[in-house]
Amino acid sequence: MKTKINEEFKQRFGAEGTMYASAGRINLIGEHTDYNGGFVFPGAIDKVIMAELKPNGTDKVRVFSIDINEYAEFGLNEEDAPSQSWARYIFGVCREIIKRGGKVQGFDAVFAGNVPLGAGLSSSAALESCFAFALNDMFNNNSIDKFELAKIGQSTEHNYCGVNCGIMDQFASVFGKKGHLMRLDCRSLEYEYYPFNPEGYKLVLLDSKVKHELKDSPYNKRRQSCERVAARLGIETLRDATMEDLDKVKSDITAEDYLRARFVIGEKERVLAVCDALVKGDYETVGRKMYETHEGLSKDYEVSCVELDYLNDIAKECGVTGSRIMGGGFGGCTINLVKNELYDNFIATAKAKFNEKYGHEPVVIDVVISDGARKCE
Ligand code: GAF
Repeated sequence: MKTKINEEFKQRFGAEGTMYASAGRINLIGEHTDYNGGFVFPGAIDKVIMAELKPNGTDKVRVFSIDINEYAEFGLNEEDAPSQSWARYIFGVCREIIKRGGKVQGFDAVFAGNVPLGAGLSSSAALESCFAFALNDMFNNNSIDKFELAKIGQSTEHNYCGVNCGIMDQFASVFGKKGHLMRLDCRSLEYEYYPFNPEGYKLVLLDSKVKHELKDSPYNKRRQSCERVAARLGIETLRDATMEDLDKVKSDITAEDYLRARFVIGEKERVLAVCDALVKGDYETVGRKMYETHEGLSKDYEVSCVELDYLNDIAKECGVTGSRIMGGGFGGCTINLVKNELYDNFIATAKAKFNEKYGHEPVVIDVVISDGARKCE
C-alpha cells in the first residue's frame, strides 16, 4: 500500500511527502454506550488508512483517493466544503483544527486503505485520525493533544458528515496500542490499557456484507431516545441511571425509548463484568456477556438485521464462546471469540449455511490488535 501511494504521489505532485497511518477498530463490548457517558472496550486493528502529505505553499488542499479513484480540491474556508462525501472527512478535519485555533495550510495528499468499507470497522475514524495526526505533525508541531485529535474527528462526523457519534471510534484509532484493548470511561475520559492475548482463542470477524452506513441510518434516532430518557430522569446521560430509575419512569416514556434505555443500562454493567473477567482470564464469562449484548442490540436496541442474527445463531450452534454484532449496527460484522480447536469448523459452517440462505458467503476478517495513529518511517 505504501509503495502504491508513494508512486501515485510522485506522479501526481512530482515530489515526495511524509507518510502517516491510522487504524480501524474493533470493540470487544460496550456498544452505544459512548454517547451515553458509559464504558467502551475497543482496540485498534491491523487494517489502516495510510496517507502521504506535503505542504504545497498555496491555500488549497489537493487530494487523491486511490481506492475511490477520485481527485478533490478545496479551500480551507467554511464555504469551500467539497461535494464528494469522502473528501468532506478531510475538509472537516481541517476546519475543526482551524476552529480550535490550530494551523492548516494548503497541502497535497494521496491516500488508500485496507479497512473494509461499510463493515463497521470505522474506516471513517481511521481517515479522520490519519489526517488529524498528520496535520498536527505537519503544521502544529504536535501541539494538539491526543484527546483533542480524537475530538476533532468526532466533530467532523457531527458537523460535516451528519453522524452524531460518540468518541469511541476516534479514540481507538488515535490511542490504539499493539496487543492491548482499552477501557475508556466516556464520561471522565479516563482510560486503561488491557493486554489482550487470549491464549487458546481466536478473535474473528464475519462480515455479513449488509452495508453498514451510519449516515441516514437510525443511529441518530437511537441517540435521541437515550437523551429523552436521560432528560426525563433529570440526569445528563444514562450512565447515571439504574434499572430501578428507569422502571420508575416507565409509564412516562414510550415503549420504544424504554427498550433503548434498558439496553444501555444493561450494557454498562456488562462492560464492567467483562473487565473483571479479563483480569481473571475468564473468557467463558467474556463470551457469555458478548451473547447477552447481541441479544440486547437485536431485541431492545433494534440495530441488528436478520443476516447478523443468523450469524449469531450459527456461532451458538458451533459452540463459539462469544459472538455479537459489532459497532453501530444496521449491517456490518459479528465479532466472535472462538476456541482454536473450533475455529475451522465454525468458519466452514458459517460460510456454508450463510451462503445457502443468502446466496453469498460472509467475509472472514482476522484481526490483530495493533497501534493507532502514527507517522510511518
Ligand atoms: C459507531 C459510532 F461511531 C460510535 O461512536 C459508537 O456509538 C458505535 O457506533 C456504537 O457503539 O461506531
